[in-house]
Amino acid sequence: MISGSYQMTGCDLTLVSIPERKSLLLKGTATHGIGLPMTEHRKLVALQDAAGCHSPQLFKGVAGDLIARKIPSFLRLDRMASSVAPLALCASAVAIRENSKAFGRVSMAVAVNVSRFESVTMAPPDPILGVSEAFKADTSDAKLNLGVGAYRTEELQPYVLNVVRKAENLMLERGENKEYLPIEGLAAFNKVTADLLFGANNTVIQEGKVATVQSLSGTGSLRLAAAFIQRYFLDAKVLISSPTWGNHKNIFNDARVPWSEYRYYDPRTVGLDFDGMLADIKAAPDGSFVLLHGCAHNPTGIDPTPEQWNKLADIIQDKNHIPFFDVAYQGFASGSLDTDAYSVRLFVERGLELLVAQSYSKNLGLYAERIGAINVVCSSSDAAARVKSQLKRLARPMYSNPPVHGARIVANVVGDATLFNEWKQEMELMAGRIKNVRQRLFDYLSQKDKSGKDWSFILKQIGMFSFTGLNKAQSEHMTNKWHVYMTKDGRISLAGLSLSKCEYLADAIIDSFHNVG
Ligand code: PLA
Repeated sequence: MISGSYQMTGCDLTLVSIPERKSLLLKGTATHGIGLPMTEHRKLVALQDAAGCHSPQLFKGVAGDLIARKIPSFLRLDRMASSVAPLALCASAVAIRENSKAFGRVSMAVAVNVSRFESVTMAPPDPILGVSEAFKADTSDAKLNLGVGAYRTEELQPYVLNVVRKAENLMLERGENKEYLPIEGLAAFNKVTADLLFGANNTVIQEGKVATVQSLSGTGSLRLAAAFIQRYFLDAKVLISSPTWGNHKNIFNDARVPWSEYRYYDPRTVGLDFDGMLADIKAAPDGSFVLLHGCAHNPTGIDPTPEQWNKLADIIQDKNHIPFFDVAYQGFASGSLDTDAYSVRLFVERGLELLVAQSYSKNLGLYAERIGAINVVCSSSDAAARVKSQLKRLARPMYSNPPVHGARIVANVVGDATLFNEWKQEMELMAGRIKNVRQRLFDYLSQKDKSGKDWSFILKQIGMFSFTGLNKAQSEHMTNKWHVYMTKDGRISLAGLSLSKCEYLADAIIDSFHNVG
C-alpha cells in the first residue's frame, strides 16, 4: 500500500492511492516558499534515477513549465497552487519510488498532472436552459416541461411553421449559395425586419434614420448593443426591470456595462408596481439606458397599459434617458404584430432616439436559427450611418458575420404578401392556443382551490409565460413531487402546456401553494 504521509523539507504532503484508477492523489500544503534546498533537489534526483525517470528540467521552474511538458500522468495534484508545484514534486519522487514497488518499474518522468484549468470552477446550470436538461433526465410519464419558452402543439410536440417550410422549399428551388453575408447581414432581411418593427411608412425608415444590423437572434443583438454602449457611453448605466429575463444581467455583466434595477413587479397584487417603476426611472442619472420589454414582459407577463407607456415616455424624455427595447415576442403576445409594436412605435413617434433588439425565435419559431437584429433609431441619417459602421466594427471580431439561413426565411416570409398573411394566421393560432390554456388553467384553479384565493391575475398576464407567484421552495416542490419543470422564480411557460394537462397542473399548483411554506 502506498498511501501515507510524507514530510520533506518545505512541504507536508499526503499521498493517497486510488488502485482502481492506478493513480495517486497527492494532497498537501507548502510549509514554506517555492524553492527546495539543493540537498532536497539532489535527494529527489537520486530517487528519480532509482525509479528510472529522467527529467532534467524537473526542478527548473514553476508549474507551468512542468505541465507544458505533457508528462504522462499517474499522479494528480489536488488543487495545489502552482507556486508549490516544485515542492509537490518532491513527494512525487517519493511516489515514484513507492509506485515502482507497487506497480513495477516506472519508466516515465515524474507525472505531475495539474491541469492549467485547475482554478476553473464548475459553473451552475443555466436557470432556464438547465431546466430542459433536468426534464430530459426525468423518466416519469407525468412530466411536463414548462421551463424554457418554446411553443409546443397540443400534443406537446415542437412546431415548425408552415410558412417556414414553404420559404425553405423556395430557397431550395432557387439553389441559393452559402457565401458569407456582409457583416451587417442580409440586406433584404434588414429591410423587412425594420419595416415590421417600426411600420414601413414610418418616417424614421423613410428618412434613413435607422441603423439595422442582423445579429444572432435576440440575445446576440442585445450583446452587440451592450458592447456598443460599453464603447461609446463610458459612464452610462442600464436600468433593468426587477425581475427580468435571467440572461439580461449576464449580458451586461459580460459586456462590462453597469446596471441597476427599477421596480416592476408588485408581489402583493401580482401586478405592475407602476409608481415604483416611475420613481426609480426618475431617480436614475440623466442619460441612462432604460431596458424595456416591448411586449409580453418576461417573466411576469405583465405589460404597462397604453396610458402607462405614455407616462413612461414622458419621464424618459424628461430625463434624457435612452430607451432600449427588447422585442422578443412581437405578434406572439396579442396575436397582432402591430399591437405588439405599440410601445416601440410610440417612443419613435415622440422623436426619441432608441435601441431595439429583435428576435424571430418565438414568432416564427426559428429558435435554433439564431435570427434577429439590433436597430438603433437616430435623430439623423448621418448618425445612423455612423452607428451602423461601429456596430459592424464590433460584430466583425465577435462573430464576423451572421448566419444566412434564418435571414432568408424571414426575408421570404415577411417580404412576400401571401406568405406574410399566412404567417399572421399561424401566429394568431399559436397565440390563441396559449390564451386557451391560460383560460383553462385559470378555470381549474378557481374551481378546485377552495381557499377563496383570487387567481384572476393569470388572465391579466400576457404572452407565453405566467408568473404564478410560487416561491422557490414551492417551485421546487412542483418539480420534485409533480414532475412539473419550471424556473425557480415561479414562472411557467404556457406555450409548453396542453389543454389536457391543465387540470394536473392546477392540482400541482394548489398543492404547492398551500402545503409548502
Ligand atoms: N429577450 C427576452 C425577453 C427573452 O425572453 C428571450 C428568450 C430573449 C431575449 C432571447 O431569445 P433569442 O436569443 O432566442 O432570440 N427567452 C427564453 C429562452 C424563451 C431563453 O432563456 O433563452 C426564455 O425561456 O426565457
